[in-house]
Amino acid sequence: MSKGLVVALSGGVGGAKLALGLSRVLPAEELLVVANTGDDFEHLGLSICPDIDTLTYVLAGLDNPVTGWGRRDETWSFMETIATLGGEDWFRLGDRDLALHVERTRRLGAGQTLSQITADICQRLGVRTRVLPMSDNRVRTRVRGENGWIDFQDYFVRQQCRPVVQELAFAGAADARPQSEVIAALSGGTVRAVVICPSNPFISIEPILAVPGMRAAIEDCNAPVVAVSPIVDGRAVKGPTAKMMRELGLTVSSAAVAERYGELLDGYVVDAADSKGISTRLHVAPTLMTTLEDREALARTVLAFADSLG
Ligand code: FO1
Repeated sequence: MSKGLVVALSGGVGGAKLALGLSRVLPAEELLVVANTGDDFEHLGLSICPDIDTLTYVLAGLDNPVTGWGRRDETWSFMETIATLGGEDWFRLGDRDLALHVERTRRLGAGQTLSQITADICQRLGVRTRVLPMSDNRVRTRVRGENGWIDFQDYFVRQQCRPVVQELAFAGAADARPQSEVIAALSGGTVRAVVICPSNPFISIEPILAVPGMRAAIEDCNAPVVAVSPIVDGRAVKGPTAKMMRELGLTVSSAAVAERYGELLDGYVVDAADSKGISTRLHVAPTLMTTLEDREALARTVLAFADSLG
């Protein structure tokens, strides 16, 4: 018998590891992954959705194990050629990956929603887990650095996270509608747990929570909300989380991340070295996911912990 639906909120690389673990320990119909789309942008005339694509490739077993984003067994003829022509080559689109952006852009132009396109691409790539964008409306993360506001990928990739972050904003969020199937799932009375994956809280999870109605639907779904800390032993596993926390005046700790999520959390999974100063109900477990077994083990741990809270 089904134990109910697990709704996982995820960004790209870090979150996708736990999403993969969850997909391997749950029947496909018992998992719904809500992807951040604040990192999305238009580049070279194409609609790029990095977190949706990372999730899709990871769940399809097509991800690039070296970069964490893009496809495995990639070739780079397009990038090499565009560089030769003096075009923009700061954001690296591999030849295989490029086909997805071209096709998504075509379908968006033809009037399909991002949700429809994502569902179809997932199906074609053999992903049985449901992956949905947080919204079909445009939301764009913006970063205020020392020289003013810039687009997220400009900050993250072009400037390699060098600007000192003073403020973040999610342009369009206030007018966005939450993805309707996500809201229907959350309000359907069958949610077993909401899992906040170990993604960057500021740029991966907060954009999802910034979509009007999303936070309330999670709070009202009557299921335990459990986050996995993206901090292991006082350090961010990957990406600019630690740098960003320092620049925003926070200490780099799992406790500070828990405080950021505040009342939303019913439970929090942290590594042994990070459990100090946290008032949320804790479960201490190894959270570093190196192998596939680590991903599955953490997924099982998170679910068992959530069930114990429910
Ligand atoms: N990240 C980089 O650091 N450099 C890149 O050139 C790059 C290209 C890229 C292409 C497609 C895609 O789906 C993701 C890509 N990413 C790249 C990753 C991405 O920008 C970030 O990891 C996320 O936006 C942060 O979650």
